[in-house]
Amino acid sequence: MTVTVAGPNELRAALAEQLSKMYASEVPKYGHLVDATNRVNAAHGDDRDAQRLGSERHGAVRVASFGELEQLAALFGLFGMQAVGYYDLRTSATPIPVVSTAFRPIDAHDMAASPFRMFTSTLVADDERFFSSDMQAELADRIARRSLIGPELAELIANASAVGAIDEGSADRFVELAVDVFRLNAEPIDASWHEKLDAISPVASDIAAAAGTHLNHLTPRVVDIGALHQLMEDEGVTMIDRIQGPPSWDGPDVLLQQTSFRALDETRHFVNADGDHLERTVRVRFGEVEQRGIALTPAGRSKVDAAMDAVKQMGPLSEPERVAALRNELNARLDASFAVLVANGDAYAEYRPVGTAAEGLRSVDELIAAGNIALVPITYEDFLPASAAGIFASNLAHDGAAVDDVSARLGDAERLREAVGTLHDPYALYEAHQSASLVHTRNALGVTPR
Ligand code: OOG
Ligand code: NI
Repeated sequence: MTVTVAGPNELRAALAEQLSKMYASEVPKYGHLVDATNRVNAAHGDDRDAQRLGSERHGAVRVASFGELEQLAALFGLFGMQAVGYYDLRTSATPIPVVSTAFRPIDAHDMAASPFRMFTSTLVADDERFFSSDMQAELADRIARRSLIGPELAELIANASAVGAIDEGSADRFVELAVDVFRLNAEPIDASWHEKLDAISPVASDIAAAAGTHLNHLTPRVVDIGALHQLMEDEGVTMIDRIQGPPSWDGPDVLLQQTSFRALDETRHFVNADGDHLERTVRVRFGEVEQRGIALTPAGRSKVDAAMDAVKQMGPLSEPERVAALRNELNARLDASFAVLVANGDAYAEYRPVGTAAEGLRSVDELIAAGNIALVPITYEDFLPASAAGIFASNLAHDGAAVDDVSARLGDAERLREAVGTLHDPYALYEAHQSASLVHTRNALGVTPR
């Protein structure tokens, strides 16, 4: 008997679509954001990534332990999503007790087939800078009692992991059960436990007071984030006051810009020590939107980081002043031409062959000059720690307790790596994309390197 298998790209596309439907019903304003995004994108129909934009999303979820992260890694693996990058959000201006990674396709063709990723944060429940030893013990005990993956999904994952794929007959059910993992849990929340955690960190209470995880946000990609921000404000939605990340400057957009509408009040069911059921509002879920630019090398990235740092050193600035200062700093540090950025080793490019190379042309520079190699930008597919921290912080109902030591704990990177199996370095992925395209281009042009 042959079993037809459902490919990871199709499964991931189905997951993204179903999650989007679910989230629109849970958070109606998300529907408004997607609609406004589509209107802005339609006005830029000829954008180079236009075909990707309609379905492109990233989601964000938060889990309570490295064990739960391991469960999600197994689940996402079957959707063709692997862990890329490590972000320690405890080192930010408003320290958040989590470390994060993003599950995403690591191959450009797969990303193009279904551009969906999940920013996934893990509570570091034994970080003594946030949690007293009593709290650590209670967290460990409560977290050990929950499981994100029910028996039916666990069996599907186990079977599929053994053969390396989901059989087509189980695919619909598999996606349905995967979506349920991220559905808001209806179980009443222990009110006093929630209060205790909330006093330390509203992110900790969101994660560890509930019986399971839930989608925190789902983010569409827009071509003009400034226009989107304005459109949403014009339509009566309060946005956070800042667009995170490097703004547009004289050169091509770099890395990632993000903004969001503020977290909304949502009713949740609680139960107190006497067993009384109560309704309370929480404010944790928001709508985010992003604009993606080109991927930069470590050298290019450090220039952008230096520009951002320089502006931070300038002290308090109004928002327009801050953006103008950032533009100046970027213009001063980076060349505005994409080709020069690539030649300088600041940006990655995909090389593509054009026509037939004339006799004698050998070097890449000669072939580019002769028009036999075209340089196509590689999109930045990852996240930025400062923006992620800014997005977390600007949507908290309050900051939580003050924490003074905010240095990274290096052992936690190792624990995250163990939980996800393989943790990919984003730069290595862009580098591999670039060099494979160069090899392909040389072969296609029939040129051997000189
Ligand atoms: C994640 C916040 C960071 C991003 O896109 O950088 C983030 C969260 O709130 O769980 O979503
Ligand atoms: Ni996000």
